[in-house]
Amino acid sequence: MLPSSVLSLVALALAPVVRAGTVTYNWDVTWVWANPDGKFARPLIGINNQWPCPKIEATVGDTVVVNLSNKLGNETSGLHFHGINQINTPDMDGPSGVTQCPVPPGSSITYQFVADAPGTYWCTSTDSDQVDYLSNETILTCDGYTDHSHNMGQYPDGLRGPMIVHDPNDPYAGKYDEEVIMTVSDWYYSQTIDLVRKMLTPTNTRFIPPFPDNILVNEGQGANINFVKGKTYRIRLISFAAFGSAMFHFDSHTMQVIMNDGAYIKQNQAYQLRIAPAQRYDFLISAIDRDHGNYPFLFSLDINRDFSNAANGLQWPHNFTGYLVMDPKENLTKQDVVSKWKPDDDSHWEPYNGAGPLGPYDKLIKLDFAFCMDANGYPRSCFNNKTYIDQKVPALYTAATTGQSNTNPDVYGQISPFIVNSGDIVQIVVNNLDAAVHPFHLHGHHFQVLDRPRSGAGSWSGRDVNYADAPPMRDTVSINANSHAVLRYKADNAGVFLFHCHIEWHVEMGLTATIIEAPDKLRGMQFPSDHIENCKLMNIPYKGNAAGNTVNYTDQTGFITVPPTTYNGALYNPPSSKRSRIQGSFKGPFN
Ligand SMILES: *[C@@H]1O[C@H](CO)[C@@H](O)[C@H](O)[C@H]1NC(C)=O
Ligand SMILES: *[C@@H]1O[C@H](CO)[C@@H](O)[C@H](O)[C@H]1NC(C)=O
Ligand SMILES: *[C@@H]1O[C@H](CO)[C@@H](O)[C@H](O)[C@H]1NC(C)=O
Ligand SMILES: *[C@@H]1O[C@H](CO)[C@@H](O)[C@H](O)[C@H]1NC(C)=O
Ligand SMILES: *[C@@H]1O[C@H](CO)[C@@H](O)[C@H](O)[C@H]1NC(C)=O
Ligand SMILES: *[C@@H]1O[C@H](CO)[C@@H](O)[C@H](O)[C@H]1NC(C)=O
Ligand SMILES: *[C@@H]1O[C@H](CO)[C@@H](O)[C@H](O)[C@H]1NC(C)=O
Ligand SMILES: [Cu+2]
Repeated sequence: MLPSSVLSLVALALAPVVRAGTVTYNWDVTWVWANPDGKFARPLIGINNQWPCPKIEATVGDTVVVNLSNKLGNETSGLHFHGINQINTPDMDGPSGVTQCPVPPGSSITYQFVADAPGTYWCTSTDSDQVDYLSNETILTCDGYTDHSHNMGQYPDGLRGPMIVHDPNDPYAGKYDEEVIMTVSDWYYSQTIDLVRKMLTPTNTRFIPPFPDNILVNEGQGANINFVKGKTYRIRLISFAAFGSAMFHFDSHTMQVIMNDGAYIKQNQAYQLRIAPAQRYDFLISAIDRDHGNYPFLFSLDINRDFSNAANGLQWPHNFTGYLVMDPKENLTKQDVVSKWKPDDDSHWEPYNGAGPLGPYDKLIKLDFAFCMDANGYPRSCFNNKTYIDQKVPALYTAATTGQSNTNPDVYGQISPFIVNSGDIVQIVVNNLDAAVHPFHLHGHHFQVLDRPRSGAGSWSGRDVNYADAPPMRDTVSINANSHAVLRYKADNAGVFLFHCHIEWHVEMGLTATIIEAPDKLRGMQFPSDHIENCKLMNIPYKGNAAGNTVNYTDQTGFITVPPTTYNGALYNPPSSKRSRIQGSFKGPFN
């Protein structure tokens, strides 16, 4: 405890910092030549001619402004701020075709939102005290989303970066000395568009996704952490992966997990963890120092279908060994060998200020997920036998411009639309009919994970089972093979939010549902002129139903009902009148 005089001085000194401000980033999206693993150089999408991309840092309450200028020349772009719930700013969420039009080369878009605590909006339905059982401080990823005809991620091509929202009221303040950001990702030598084109062919009858060429930690191959005896480190770990999860551990150091997906939890000890694409973990590790050694830590890319631990090595195709460096004079040769990965359960941790299960639910969204073939025999993935097909008008713009009809799912086209009313307790049940684990992510909310049973548990029975007194909260949950999950949240954030598998390749196959939340509050919503300007530049209608019909909203003429057989991803195909806008800035290697 500090003496009170010191405390007040500290408070005075901090006062201007704590007051909410604005942090502004002016970012040009550019092609960059880089060789992240030291083995293969390729063009990557970076920011301001740099890769890795810079981080965003803000303090709770700050307004974040990102002015994104697309200087790619040949691809459209856009950004999604993963984990930011975009309360009151649903038009800043980023996915093209959902909350905006793609940004063509030569154009820009400004995102502006408050870095509010993702959790402060969550309270139990009976609690009027607004108990914060989530954090004010969170780690988010900033995914690149783009493309007008597919909701195509550019993050596997490099457009991703950490986003840290600092918390002046961190309940774990004082329990650690230093912070370290770590990222982990699978890595592909080929570009996303080429990979997806190879995947989406009728001969791919087994729905095989592209397999990664390597693993990256901190976007490279040299993530050592300087460890000082007696100090405790807060590691903020983010997965940027497109496909593979990663098992990890820190040799003999146990992790004290304090946060998952930007939600504080009661401190929990873990020895091994598995991080799925898009998940985040904050944990403390302390420098134990028995022999002044340098301790190896291991990240093992997990492309098992179902924790199979197969011995043939194929399931753990890429490993990364880094070091906790206590003695820089000592060499870094020790290896960290794990004979069997047994990660801690990632969906059982009690929130820091845990609240009881929400409920009973008002709205049930039941999603049977299976792979499926479309009418042309192309491999897709389906919710309830329907694959997601991008329509012409972004769904949020349809919700804003179709009046009373915006509560009719038929105006949105085949985007697996679900209407939920303001204030509803929403229960999402996913029945995973596939024999592999898939990580599912919701935009706009953290959800309670009421049930997430073991592999092989089969589909949901339709009944409540015994839920935890304070169910875990996340925004990305791994759903086991041939099993299911029961998720709940309160619809207190008007907007159009995606629920999707966070394996990028499955998104490309159509594994996305669209939640139209509180449509009555979206009617007549106005959008910033720079957002609309991008629609005009792209010749995309921004009013009316999915096909842009502004006279008869239930007239489905022009709806896209079969996915296109040619895949162009974010490739920019300018209308001929707009061709002069292309301003490619990329020069090949060494020029
Ligand atoms: C964003 O950046 C572009 C290109 O640099 C510029 O033309 C535009 O005025 C900027 N917008 C804002 C809101 O600063
Ligand atoms: C989050 O921040 C708000 C406002 O600064 C504060 O009242 C609240 O106690 C904080 N919550 C946590 C969990 O730190
Ligand atoms: C480096 O490590 C190896 C294996 O642990 C050990 O045999 C060797 O003596 C070390 N070299 C130095 C210079 O410390
Ligand atoms: C990666 O590490 C795991 C665990 O130690 C091991 O089972 C696997 O064989 C390794 N993979 C490769 C390619 O070395
Ligand atoms: C999906 O199709 C299968 C057979 O093709 C059928 O058995 C199943 O009931 C359908 N599911 C839904 C949710 O329509
Ligand atoms: C609107 O279109 C639907 C579907 O084509 C049609 O059934 C309906 O009669 C149309 N309504 C009007 C007022 O034209
Ligand atoms: C766009 O240009 C970059 C840099 O030359 C290239 O690597 C990439 O493949 C191009 N994208 C498309 C879709 O052609
Ligand atoms: Cu996301």
